[in-house]
Amino acid sequence: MGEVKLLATPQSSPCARIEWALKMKGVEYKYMKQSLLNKSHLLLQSNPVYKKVPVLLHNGLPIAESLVILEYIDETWKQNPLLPQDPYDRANARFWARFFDEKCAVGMWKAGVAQGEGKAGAIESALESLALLDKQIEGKRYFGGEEIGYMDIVAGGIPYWLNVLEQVGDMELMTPQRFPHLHRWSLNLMQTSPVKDCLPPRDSVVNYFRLGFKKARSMSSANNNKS
Ligand SMILES: N[C@@H](CCC(=O)N[C@@H](CS)C(=O)NCC(=O)O)C(=O)O
Repeated sequence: MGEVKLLATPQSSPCARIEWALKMKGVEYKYMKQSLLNKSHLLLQSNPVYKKVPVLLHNGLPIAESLVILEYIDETWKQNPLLPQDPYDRANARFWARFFDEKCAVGMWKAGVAQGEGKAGAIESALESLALLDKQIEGKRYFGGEEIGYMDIVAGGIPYWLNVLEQVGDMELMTPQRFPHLHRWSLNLMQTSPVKDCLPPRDSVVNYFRLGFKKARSMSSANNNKS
């Protein structure tokens, strides 16, 4: 198995993905909690390009970016496969994982941060992406079928983090009427190990988003003042 270390922040949903995957595989690891306000030398050295968590260190070798780390974990520890076995299904899972990060997660974040006249449009755009995701889970218990897998881990921030994002961002995106399939999946996932056993305290996520929103809003008003 070798030495496995995870550089992570408990309030980050990309970091939670890696914890869930390691737990599903039964891989023991050392959690090395990182401050994002005062980044450690180890984090900067391990992920010099993006300087972000999560980073997995396997026998001292760093792997960054949560989707890349998930694939590395799946290829290194073969038990309890995360990605589907069929190449077409694997390609599809990768497609939707990228869609989730590039459209859904970015859209939900922007909708939360937006204020004033831009807010309605940002919410609309996030809802469009979530509607596409809702269709993907129709008639299935999990994205991969009967068992929790790669795409459930990737989208696993929805049940917990989205609810906090809605509170802090003063909006409501996820309702059973709008997204019946995603809503049912969210309830299932929150009852499923390792997700249900490995979630940060809600208050800490509220504070994390408040700080993130403050930073994003001040950056956007600084950019507006420049132009
Ligand atoms: N695409 C990256 C995103 C990781 C990410 O956004 N990490 C955030 C915490 S949730 C971070 O480290 N932020 C620090 C910064 O932006 O300086 C992944 O999936 O790993």
